[in-house]
Amino acid sequence: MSRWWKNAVGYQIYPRSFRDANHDGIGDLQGIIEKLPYLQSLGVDFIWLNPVYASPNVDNGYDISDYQDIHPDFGTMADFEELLGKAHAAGIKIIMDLVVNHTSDQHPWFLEAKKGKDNPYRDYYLWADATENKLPNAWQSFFGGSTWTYDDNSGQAYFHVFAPEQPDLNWKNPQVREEIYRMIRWWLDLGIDGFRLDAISHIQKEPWDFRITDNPWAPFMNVAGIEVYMQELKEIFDAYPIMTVGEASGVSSKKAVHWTKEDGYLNMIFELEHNVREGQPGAERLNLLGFKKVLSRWQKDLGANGWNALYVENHDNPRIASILGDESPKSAKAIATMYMLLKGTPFIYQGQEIGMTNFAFESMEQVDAQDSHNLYRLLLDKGSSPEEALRNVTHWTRDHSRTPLQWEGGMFGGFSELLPWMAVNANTTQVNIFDQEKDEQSVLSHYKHLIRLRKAQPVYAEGTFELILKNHPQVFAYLRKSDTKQVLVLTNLSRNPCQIDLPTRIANKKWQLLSTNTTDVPAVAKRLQMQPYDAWVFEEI
Ligand code: ISL
Ligand code: CA
Repeated sequence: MSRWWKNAVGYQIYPRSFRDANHDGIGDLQGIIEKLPYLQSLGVDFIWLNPVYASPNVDNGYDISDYQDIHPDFGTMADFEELLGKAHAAGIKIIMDLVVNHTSDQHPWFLEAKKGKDNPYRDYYLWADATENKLPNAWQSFFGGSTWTYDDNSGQAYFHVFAPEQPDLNWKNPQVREEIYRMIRWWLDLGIDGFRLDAISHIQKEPWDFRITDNPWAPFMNVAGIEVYMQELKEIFDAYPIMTVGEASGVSSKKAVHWTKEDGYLNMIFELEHNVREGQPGAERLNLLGFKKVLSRWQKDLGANGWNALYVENHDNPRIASILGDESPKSAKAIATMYMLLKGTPFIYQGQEIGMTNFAFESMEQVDAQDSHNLYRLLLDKGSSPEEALRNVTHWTRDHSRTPLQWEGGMFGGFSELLPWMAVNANTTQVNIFDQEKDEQSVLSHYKHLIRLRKAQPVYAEGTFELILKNHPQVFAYLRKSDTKQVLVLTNLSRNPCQIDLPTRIANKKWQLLSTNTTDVPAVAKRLQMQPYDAWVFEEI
């Protein structure tokens, strides 16, 4: 089967914040249709859409109440089919979010299950005896608070790794799997091009030992036995020419080969380890050495047999230009250079391609994310002042990435004509697509250039990866090598100048410049000076 995604570049769309075509303040499917030419000009091959299904929106669509319907905020099934057709006509594939670790508590299955212990849907979810004051155990959910919510009606509690409104499905129940598999085939038969599998490493919970408390997440983190379910999923996926990418926290880089090799469960997975922070709470940045160690370990461990999904931003994290860059276009370009040429399939998160920055939150009212609100309450309970709690929570909230995409300058950034569902960043005049499209030196132009570069030479998809200057605290540098080509990537990802000493075997070769974000680039030599956020790519001649 064709492995088209190896040479592809993806673009992640957070539909609520991408483009509001009908001006009700919420992004929608028609907005995506309208902007397909933009995505085409950027040069991406596929879009990953965050959930657009029917949902009460407790977790912005990650709480699904009907897997086979579109949320009215986004449009209708007809809009979706129009999008699919027009995207395909534009040469862009569409992959959908598949959220099957849990449903919404408003999903008909859960509404039935709640009716009582003998309801036929009861066993679709995970229940345990409890009282109002004594939950089955002390496991903590990812969003804060217990993993258990007490149900008065039955004297039992149900389990959820995320919010109480997101009850976990019981994958052990063959009927649950049947229903999910039927739904998956329904979407694939419609002609979509793949799935991003949400929180997939949490679906297996057996042996479900309530006494495990030392590592509180171990009982639902890539637990042995998950292979059975992953294999069943794989067999469905294999019948279609699609791509699959799993969000698989808890799957180590060593184990990830097994997941992503040629006949593995999925084509690739997102690691969730690279956000190594440093600094004081409320003022952290990425620790470059930590970040580099994680990324390069994944490059090395997945090696020739596994496959990486590359990303530095998504809808759950702050903007990379703010936490690793210094918010300058130059720094955004340097970060792009560093990760777009690694081995794997790069994903660009909307707004990243223009260097969008974090939002300066001034009150909790501007914050939407549930986990941030939970953390805020927790900090207040622990004695933080409201100001301190606000700073600590908003510093790294996922909401930074969810402000509307900045299409042009002005109050609503060309996203909508009506007040958007989430505040627009104040810097639309400095950072927007309209201006950057006309500027050859813009971050956007640099992304276009890197995408073209990547696609022009098989070395980026196929070549080996070798980290150099491994312990340099400011520089991320590596070699990509195939039988016929060798590429050297040098990036100073820090706010300070530095000096590097290249190994003689590299310095002695003849190199020519392929890409830069500065005007004066020295010839490759044993010792080089780098200014803050200099990023150079050379090829051997
Ligand atoms: O495992 C985790 C904690 O170590 C989490 O990272 C978890 O895998 C991740 O947060 C899941 O995120 C995804 O599912 C959530 C949703 O809120 C996120 O937006 C989504 O990316 C629940 O569906
Ligand atoms: Ca709208």
